[in-house]
Amino acid sequence: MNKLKLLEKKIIYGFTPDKYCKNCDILDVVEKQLIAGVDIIQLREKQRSARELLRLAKEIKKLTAKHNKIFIVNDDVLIAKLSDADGVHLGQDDLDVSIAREILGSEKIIGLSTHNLEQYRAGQDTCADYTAIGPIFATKTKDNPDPVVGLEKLSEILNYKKKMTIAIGGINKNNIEQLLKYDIDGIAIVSAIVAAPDIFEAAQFFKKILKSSKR
Ligand code: TZP
Ligand code: MG
Repeated sequence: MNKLKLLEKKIIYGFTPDKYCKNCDILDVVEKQLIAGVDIIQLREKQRSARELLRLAKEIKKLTAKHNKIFIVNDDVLIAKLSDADGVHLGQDDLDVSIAREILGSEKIIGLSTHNLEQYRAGQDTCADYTAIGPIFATKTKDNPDPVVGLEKLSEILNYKKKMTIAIGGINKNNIEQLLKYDIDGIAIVSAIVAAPDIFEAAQFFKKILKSSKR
């Protein structure tokens, strides 16, 4: 059984700071989120070399293990394998989830990004452990983002849900309450946490809202 199954009902999924890191200490940004109660950290650093990514991945793995939290590597199955991460998150153009499963084995977590109804439906019948759906709202974090899904479409998409589903994209303090009315299992947030003036306070804010969410 992988670690995802042990999590509370609605989870909060955080990230490394990527382009929001202006001379910051990445491990400090990660640890603040872990202390605030973020359940999963994804290593998502689009500009770094494989060598740097592996070094960072090994450090983040130690930190997440210390806090008993989950560590996921974005895009790269090899870095996930070599750092003994808890899993990998794959996009529509990355290696197929079945190949990642062959490489990582049954105990590791595999996540799949989906951006519309068609991709989401197809994702439900793969061996991924969870699917992400988004961008739900407009985002400045991703280069060339797919069209915004929006809440109306999200509601239709969730009719096809078979797996744990994480909402992503443009989630912030102003729209979180509205989003939590839908049948999602968690929220993934980059900029509203890592670019906030106080990272710990921002992560804690979202964690508290999730805990008090009725749905
Ligand atoms: N996939 C869909 S939207 C997105 C990713 C990685 C970026 C989310 O970042 P933010 O800052 O929470 O909008
Ligand atoms: Mg990707």
